[in-house]
Amino acid sequence: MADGKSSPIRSACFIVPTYNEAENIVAIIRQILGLERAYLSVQVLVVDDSSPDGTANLVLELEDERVCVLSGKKQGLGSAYIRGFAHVLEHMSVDAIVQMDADFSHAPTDASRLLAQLENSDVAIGSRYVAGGSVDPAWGLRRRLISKFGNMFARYVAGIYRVRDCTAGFKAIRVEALRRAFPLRLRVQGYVFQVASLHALHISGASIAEVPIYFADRAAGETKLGRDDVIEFFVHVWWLRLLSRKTFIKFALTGLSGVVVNLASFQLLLSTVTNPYLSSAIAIEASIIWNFFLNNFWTFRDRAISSRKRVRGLKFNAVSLLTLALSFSTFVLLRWLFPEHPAWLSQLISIFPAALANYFANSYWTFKSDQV
Ligand SMILES: Nc1nc2c(ncn2[C@@H]2O[C@H](COP(=O)(O)OP(=O)(O)O)[C@@H](O)[C@H]2O)c(=O)[nH]1
Ligand SMILES: [Mg+2]
Repeated sequence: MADGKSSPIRSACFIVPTYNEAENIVAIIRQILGLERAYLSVQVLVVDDSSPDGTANLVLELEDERVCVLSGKKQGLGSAYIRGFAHVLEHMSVDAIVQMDADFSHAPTDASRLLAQLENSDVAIGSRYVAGGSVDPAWGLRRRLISKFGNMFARYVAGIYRVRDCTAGFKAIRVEALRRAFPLRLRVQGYVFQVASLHALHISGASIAEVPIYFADRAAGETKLGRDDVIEFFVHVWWLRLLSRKTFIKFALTGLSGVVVNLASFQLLLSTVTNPYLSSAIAIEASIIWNFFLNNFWTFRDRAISSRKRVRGLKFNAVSLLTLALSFSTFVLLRWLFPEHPAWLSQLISIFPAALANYFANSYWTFKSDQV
């Protein structure tokens, strides 16, 4: 968890996307509901894309109040998950969600281990590629290579280096972490959703852990992974790369503009207020406020507002106070040491140690992440 707090998971909604899973859906729902315990309530949300084989009807025939179906037209796995997430965030009150396939590749009993892991992290990935994890021996060399390559490509191009299984479809996520990462401006249709949503959780500061699982070959039916999914995958992962860079460039530009605001207001104040110390303090404060608003409404505007964000706001303010104190004392020290130098030079130099402290305090405390 981003701030080290951990509240127990007492309720979970399993989101199961389906397209033509009539042979599996009832059995998988029964096994999921079998995970219910006195301390854990379980619900199932099936997101079906109007499967021609009548998957949705089979779910409705169960007539179980813990199970519901979201029906839509066929748009792909990613669109289905985005609909499912939105439904949970808007209409349900649960502590966690579990993403799971309907075809028994993901064993429902493993979900308990993923949920248990949420006591210590925001996201738990059912991972095939950490020690103890594996895939069905029936997988041929070609399938193994494709999976490994796709995964490596996602890890290194999208920049989620520490996660071994970036394309995993079996995950438990704390709802508060999901809320912080969404509403994402995710424009994905297909399987790349797994990488895109992980990337969004990662950049929103969620802590991510991997739990080893055995990934079985599907029990019945056939894979829905299509050519469009593969093309979208390779294009979108590059887009994710650009997105991270875009945020970084915006962050740097914000910092630079803060320097300009600082110096411009300092010069302006110096000519009106004349007291260089008062001018320095006000100019530093003006640039802190400027940076805060630009970062909020421009650099990180894609990030959702949550109560955790308010805690971050407080931390951000505390860090800003430290920045103000450091910058101002540097200014005072420089004026004392070098009174013959122009005041604006002292003001400019005073920005640097403060900016450094600000960067470290913000990245290791305010926006601390367990990831890369
Ligand atoms: N709603 C929905 N579910 C899908 C779609 N494509 C795949 N799924 C479901 O996503 C899960 C994983 O799909 P699968 O074909 O098993 O992928 P594979 O394991 O990578 O071969 C299964 O439960 C599928 O029924 C889709 O377009 N819409
Ligand atoms: Mg499958």
